[in-house]
Amino acid sequence: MSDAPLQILIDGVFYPEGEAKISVFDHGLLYGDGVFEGIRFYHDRVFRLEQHIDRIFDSAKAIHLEIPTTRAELADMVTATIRENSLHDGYIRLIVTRGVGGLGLSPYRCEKASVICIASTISLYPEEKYEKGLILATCATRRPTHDSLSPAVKSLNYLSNVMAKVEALQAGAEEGVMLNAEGYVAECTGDNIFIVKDGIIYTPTVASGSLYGITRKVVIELALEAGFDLREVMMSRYDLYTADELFLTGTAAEVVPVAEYDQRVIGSGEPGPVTRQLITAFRNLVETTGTPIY
Ligand code: PXG
Repeated sequence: MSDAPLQILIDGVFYPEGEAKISVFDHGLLYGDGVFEGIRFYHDRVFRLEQHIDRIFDSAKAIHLEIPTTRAELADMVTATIRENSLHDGYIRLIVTRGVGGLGLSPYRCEKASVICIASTISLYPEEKYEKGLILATCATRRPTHDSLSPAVKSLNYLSNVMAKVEALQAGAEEGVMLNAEGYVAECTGDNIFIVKDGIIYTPTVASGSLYGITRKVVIELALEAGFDLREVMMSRYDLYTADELFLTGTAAEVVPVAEYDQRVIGSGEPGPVTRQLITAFRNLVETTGTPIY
């Protein structure tokens, strides 16, 4: 990457990063009223772009937010932002805010949603984490219940995840496991969870309170293609403690093994064979598929 300032797309216009600003009356800032996506691109191709576009439209629909573009236009904004910055590998943050309105909760006073696209590089876990595995701890902060804000909405309201991350870091861990209100395992603060037990792969059902993770879906497809038995179930901390293997999936983390959870060593304490196989399959896939940018 060059030292030139990043060019940020806001409502169809590129601004150098120092000048890329939104109003203090945007309800995205005032109320966390908006939705977002984190997207990766590898070797001039955007990974699973269509699924990310679909998910942001679904998140927006769920919160009654009208995205002021078509799906195709939004996808084009993503690739155009990468081109504008001459990037080849990196990370996209796509944001749709409710837009400018008055002080007052009602979204009906916001005339038009704003669309922001940031293309940047990403700071990844060091390769060592993929060799040794992460340390996890259970967080006190629970996932929202389906009768409050749906946990499937990728909204700008990430405070419970932020608090959960703080709790995990304060406990000396690198990531935190978030439970739902009933105490079942939902997901990590920005990743989905999988275990392997007696050769079978399990992941919490989305109804447990997790996001419809795009990496989760890819890994499910890869596991099924490789002939594994994979089950979406309600899962407790016990299931994680006693797993043979435990790994996380997410756009930022990709597929990353876990070595320790709540001071329990997971399996042998080293990334297991199934996790390694899926890391390799995932890396092959991101190198060979995706929406062309140039
Ligand atoms: N759960 C939550 C709560 C997330 O926010 C995932 C699971 C994994 O989903 P995907 O679709 O990425 O496989 C996420 C995704 C960041 C960052 O900046 C966060 C995510 C993705 C990319 C970057 O911390 N969260």
